[in-house]
Amino acid sequence: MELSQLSRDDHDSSHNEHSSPVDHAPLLTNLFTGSRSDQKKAKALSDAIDKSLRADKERQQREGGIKLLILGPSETGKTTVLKQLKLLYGRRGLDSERQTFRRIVHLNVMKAMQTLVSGMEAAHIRLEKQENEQHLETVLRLESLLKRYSISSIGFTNPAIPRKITDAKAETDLFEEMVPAIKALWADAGIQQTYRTCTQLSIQDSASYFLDAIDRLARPDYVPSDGDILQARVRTLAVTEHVFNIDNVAYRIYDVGGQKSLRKYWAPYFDDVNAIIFMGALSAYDQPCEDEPRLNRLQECLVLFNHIANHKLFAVTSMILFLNKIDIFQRKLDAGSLVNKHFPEYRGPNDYYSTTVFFQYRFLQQVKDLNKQVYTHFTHATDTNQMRVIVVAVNAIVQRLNLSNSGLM
Ligand SMILES: Nc1nc2c(ncn2[C@@H]2O[C@H](COP(=O)(O)OP(=O)(O)OP(=O)(O)O)[C@@H](O)[C@H]2O)c(=O)[nH]1
Ligand SMILES: [Mg+2]
Repeated sequence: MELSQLSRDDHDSSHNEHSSPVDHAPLLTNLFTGSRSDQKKAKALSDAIDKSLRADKERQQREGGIKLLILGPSETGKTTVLKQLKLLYGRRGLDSERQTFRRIVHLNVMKAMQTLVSGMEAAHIRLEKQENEQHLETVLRLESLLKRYSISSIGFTNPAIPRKITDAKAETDLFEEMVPAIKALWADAGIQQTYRTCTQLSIQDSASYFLDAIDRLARPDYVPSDGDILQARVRTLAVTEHVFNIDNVAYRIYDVGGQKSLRKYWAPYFDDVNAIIFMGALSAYDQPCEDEPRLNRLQECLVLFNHIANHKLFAVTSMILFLNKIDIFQRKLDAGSLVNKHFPEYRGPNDYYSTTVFFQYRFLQQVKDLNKQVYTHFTHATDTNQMRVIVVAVNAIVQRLNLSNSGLM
């Protein structure tokens, strides 16, 4: 099986039956050739048939489900939105994934500290406490060790993807061995300075969430909470399909891998798409692209959005834009980071309201068809309460647009 092949995660699925349309044409032809009263009856019947056809079409659409793609660059929060949908609408929430995520959380913590230590050395920042020097060596060993446990190799919804992680005991031992060093280093002012000032480091957004909670994560009986799973980071490699019933509407939702090298696998899913959620991370305005460090991440995201929003196959597809990671974006502004330094064309004040309006405008500017509506939401995808409200709003808009596109409204 190829990477591009669909991995169907059907634990939320319900069976959808498709009804075929009935052919009423011969009946209508006969009736319209009759007398005036026949014509009256024909009109009534025709109206009734139209109504029934509309109902057929509507039911077919409902039962066939709305095909929705979640697209966007890597690390913008696509899989996080999907996890929220599982929590809010899945029958078993995230329960079936808890054990897998225990390992992922441990690997995330080790990777975060290894990145911080390498970043500290590269930036020539010194440790606050000399006794922590011994821990540097321990953590630096992780660079080669973690390659064996590459998180990007996990396709936890796709058994076809080979897992590098095969030895849970070895991972647990490694994590236990690292805990004292990670704890001591995280408490050191040198590492804290690196975390605060080295914004170009590609450190995962959930680093401080997990590092602050290391005692809890290190308990032998640790089971990841929903919050931990939402914060955990696993690169998506294969396209996965998930079926949800959202307020009596069946959705087939596709989550894709956002890395540049994986985007060629998106195209086979572009037919008959009813809606797209395009995700961009606002917090990426000061970050370089992972696979092309000369490029600004948000600029690259705008280019990708341009490609998707103007794609001929999406001419009548409902387009929903999630400008995500507003919590991190806000934190960066509060810390004095200037948008204008990375987007020199921006001349407004550096406050949340003005800068988010600017970025929304930059996205909407990409859409060539002036009649195409793009519905924007500023999102915090790890916040279940915010996502609950947003999913309801998205469902309402997708249904409305879907009915109006099919001529039923
Ligand atoms: N603080 C914060 N973290 C977020 C938010 N949305 C997502 N994250 C975190 O960002 C990281 C990346 O999110 P993913 O959902 O894995 O990103 P993705 O778009 O699926 O990435 P690929 O699979 O590589 O395409 C995870 O650690 C999430 O917990 C957000 O709004 N705020
Ligand atoms: Mg993903």
